[in-house]
Amino acid sequence: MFKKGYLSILSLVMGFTFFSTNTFAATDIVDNDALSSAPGYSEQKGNWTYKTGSGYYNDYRIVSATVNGFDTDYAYIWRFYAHDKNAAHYVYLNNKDFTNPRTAYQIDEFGGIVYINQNTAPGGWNFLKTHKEWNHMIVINTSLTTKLGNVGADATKITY
Ligand SMILES: [Ca+2]
Repeated sequence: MFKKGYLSILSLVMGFTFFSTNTFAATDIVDNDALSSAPGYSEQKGNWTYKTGSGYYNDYRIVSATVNGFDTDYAYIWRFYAHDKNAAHYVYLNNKDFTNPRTAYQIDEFGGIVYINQNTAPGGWNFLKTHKEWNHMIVINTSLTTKLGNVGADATKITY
């Protein structure tokens, strides 16, 4: 009886130790049109159409990559409040109307560009890149995005 209880406490301590040293313990999700309670905020440049009925939290933004001014005047930006993390960056894609074949995602300020085919991306969280610097963000860079189909903006997340 005593031994059994002792072992349970030992397992519990080992469990806590495991979780506290897990480097990917936190997840911050910032959606399009993020709520004020989100662990970051989202911004848009240009006229992205707001739609519901699909997507993470049942909404998303979409724009044609061939719309006038797309290259120069459009962007979608997700910013995270977390700083200086070795963070894995992800974008959520699960929408048949997202058809752009080469969407350029800028990682943080200095993390470079990752290209995703929104048309063929698997439904759900798509990994972009792990990168560490003070400010964390994901930005759709329209200048580097191929001018075909529709570009969608839904949720993003970082884990660290
Ligand atoms: Ca959404």
